Amino acid sequence: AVQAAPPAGTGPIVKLWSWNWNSVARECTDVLGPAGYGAVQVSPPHDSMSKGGSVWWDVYQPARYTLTSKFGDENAFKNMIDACHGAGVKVHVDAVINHMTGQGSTSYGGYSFSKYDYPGLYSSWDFRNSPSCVIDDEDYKKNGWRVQNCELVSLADLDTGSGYVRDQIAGWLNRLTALGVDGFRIDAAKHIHPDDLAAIKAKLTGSPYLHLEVIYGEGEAVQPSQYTGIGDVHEFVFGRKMKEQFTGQIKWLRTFGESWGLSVPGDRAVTFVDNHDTERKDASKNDATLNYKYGDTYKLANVFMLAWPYGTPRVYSSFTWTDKEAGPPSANGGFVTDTDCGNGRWTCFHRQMTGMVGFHKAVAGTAVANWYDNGDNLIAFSRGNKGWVAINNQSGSLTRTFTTGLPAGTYANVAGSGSVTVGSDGTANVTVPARSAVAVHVGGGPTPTPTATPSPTV
Ligand code: AAO
Repeated sequence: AVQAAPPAGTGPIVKLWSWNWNSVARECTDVLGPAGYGAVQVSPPHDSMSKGGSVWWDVYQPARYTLTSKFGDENAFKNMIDACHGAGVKVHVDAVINHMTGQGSTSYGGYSFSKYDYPGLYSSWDFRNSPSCVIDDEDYKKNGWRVQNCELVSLADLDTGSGYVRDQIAGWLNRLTALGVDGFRIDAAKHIHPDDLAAIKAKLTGSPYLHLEVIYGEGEAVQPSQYTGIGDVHEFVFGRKMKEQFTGQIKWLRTFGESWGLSVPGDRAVTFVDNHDTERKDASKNDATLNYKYGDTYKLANVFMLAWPYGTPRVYSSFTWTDKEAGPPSANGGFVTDTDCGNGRWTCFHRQMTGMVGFHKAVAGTAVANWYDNGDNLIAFSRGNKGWVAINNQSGSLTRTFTTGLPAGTYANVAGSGSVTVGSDGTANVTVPARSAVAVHVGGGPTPTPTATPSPTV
């Protein structure tokens, strides 16, 4: 059965990538819950190829299905889930189930494994076509079979057609569900045949929310639409369009939606300005996105994502970097250290979006109206009579009278500071500072003041 998309009014997802469990727990209590984020997506929690700490991508090479990762142990993991649930925030885990490692013989803490042999878990016959077939760039366009049967970047490809392998994978995910996990981001879902993924899903206990990493590429053999019957799918075209528009002219966003060549319908899409892969792409590549280094431009694109009705938005927040390979701040042989939002090593970007999280929830289910653009890089629109936003992506401020569609009153600017006063005709005179946004919504305080005494009902 197709899972139901998260109900309207559900808060956005925040991806606290490479954060350790203790820090996620604290953030749930202090920031995510109070802000209204619906769910936090955390990094892969399984035991990984190494805890050396020098690179970030080791955690995409599962070594065994135990909660002994560089982000913390099982106790810390469980405490995180409890803290998040206590704050009203669901927990989604990054599930790496397409493959195991690409390593030769490795040994640590009394555990030894090699690329096609994980004692007590998988042996060579549980892998596909080992060792000779590796997916190459041409395969994506020409050969869907190879995309789903050969090795992704030489990682040992699990034979997800096998009942035994499906049981091991489902068993691992079910253990996480038993600990309280609410959903899974399925890593490299494109490389698992939809029938195999559906068969694994059928073995899952509870009804975890699934969102699948199936990257859209033009003319490719494997397409996101082949997966929307299983779970929601990551909309990679969204981030590409955000980069194109916010480094160009945002007036065009007036018609933004599926007609723009998005790969997944809005009710099945998880949208994001960037993720941990795309933020690291060379800016010249067509799959590169904006990232935190773009500063205000990046922030405005995220404001748009949370204000415009398309998909389930996911805000991305992680560590700062110059070396694309470098791992998160760590100590003691690779254990990720607690997040400090003040030391410059973490973006803590999601904290800048807390007001827009409230906006997103307040305007759920309403349509875009009262569009305005200045023919260039300033846009404004309302969402029903619940919210109104102006996004100024140019280097000068702009002051004018906008039609907001809101009831008369004074509202706090949840995308910045100050407030907006709406008159009884629904208009407001607003200054939108350079490279910033003004967003107001009903319920966003200060309380709207009625301008006329309601007449008694006759
Ligand atoms: C590391 C080393 C490797 C070594 C390997 C094994 O870097 O050299 O061989 O270990 O020892 C991460 C890192 C990898 C790392 C891996 C394991 O990124 O470097 O390998 O951990 O430690 C494809 C997949 C997609 C995948 C993406 C990276 O479809 O699932 O490649 N993403 C996930 C994770 C990612 C992780 C893994 C999967 C593995 O998010 O962090 O890898 O668990 C086209 C296709 C895409 C394809 C890209 C690959 O896209 O459509 O499906 O993604 O190519 O670049 C333009 C581009 C075109 C692009 C297209 C659409 O046209 O030209 O390339 O747009 O986006």
